[in-house]
Amino acid sequence: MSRQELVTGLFKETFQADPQAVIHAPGRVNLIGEHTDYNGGFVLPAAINFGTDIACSLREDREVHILAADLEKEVISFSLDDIKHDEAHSWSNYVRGVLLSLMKVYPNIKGATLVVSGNVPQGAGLSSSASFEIAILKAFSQLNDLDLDGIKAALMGQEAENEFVGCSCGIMDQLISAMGKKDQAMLLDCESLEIQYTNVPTSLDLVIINSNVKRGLVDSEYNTRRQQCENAAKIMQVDTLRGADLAKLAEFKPQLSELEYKRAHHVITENQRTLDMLDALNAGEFAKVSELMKGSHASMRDDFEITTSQIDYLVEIVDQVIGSQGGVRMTGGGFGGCVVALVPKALTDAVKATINENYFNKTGLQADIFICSAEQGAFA
Ligand code: GAF
Repeated sequence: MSRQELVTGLFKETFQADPQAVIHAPGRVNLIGEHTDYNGGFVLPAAINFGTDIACSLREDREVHILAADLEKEVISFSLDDIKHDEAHSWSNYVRGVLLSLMKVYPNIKGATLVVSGNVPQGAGLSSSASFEIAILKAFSQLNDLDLDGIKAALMGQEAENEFVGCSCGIMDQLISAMGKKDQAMLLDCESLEIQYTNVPTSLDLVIINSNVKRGLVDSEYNTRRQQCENAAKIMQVDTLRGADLAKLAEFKPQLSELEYKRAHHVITENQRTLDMLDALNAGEFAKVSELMKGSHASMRDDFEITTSQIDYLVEIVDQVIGSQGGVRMTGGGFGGCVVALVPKALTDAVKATINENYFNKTGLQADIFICSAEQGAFA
């Protein structure tokens, strides 16, 4: 049974009616450009074939009735006129937060009845929450016949996370969930929000490996990194680190703390690697792709300090198999989560074998390996 059939069936069972619409929004994998989005920099993610599905119908009143089928049996209800935090059902704060943002632009929307289910591995750095936010926005937009576009929806999702949920994330995850394209990765300029698409090479498999390292202290470490970047930008007298280059960094080195210097060094070099990656993919230069992804991983490990020993090991053993024919690096916010690899199709079985033979023995953890595809965003 497909997930769309699953949410449709549950909707009928729970609300004794057919849903008016079934909505899908994807999760994402980031090929390169990590912790650059909130610094006004560049990112290169792709939407993936894991996501959130919602069966839904419009209501005539201002009530929201929602069942999160993967999490509980109870339908949660609230009014659009009285949106408050719900600590007991913290997942529902994503819904409440995006609806508050949506109503700043469309105050008179009607409520809805919804059943939600998703298959993005939670806490794995593949944007399960952004795909949930974008799916909710798409559902309310479609049911209320709003003229909401993907960029506005992404900004609303980010605002909800920043102001209602309490995570100071950037714009990447929501924007790729909204605007991803089938078989393509998306270069996003996070300052201007300009987009360029590039094909994911057909000769390479897009492989995601979940390290299953439990991500601890993610939000606090994430917010600390963001603060360190903002401090560095302030000291260098630029609005964001996008406005700094290596020459400026060298000039201000004496005024920066060691950590501020390292964080800024990561962001400045990662922006360049991300632009170079777009060129390398467009030109089919896989040795360059390999070098850039390797450089990105080392920078996240040494300068930004967001990898773990298990993730470093995974990257090392995959790299030994694919060499300069593809690339591998940690993806997402860090402190656990997933590794992304672009693997020549002929080597995918060897990559799987090396992980299965070595990773558990070394770390005591079982990795999950997904051969993924790049997919269409909810508003694209
Ligand atoms: C998380 C955030 F939500 C993104 O905005 C981005 O900063 C990413 O970490 C790191 O690149 O997914």
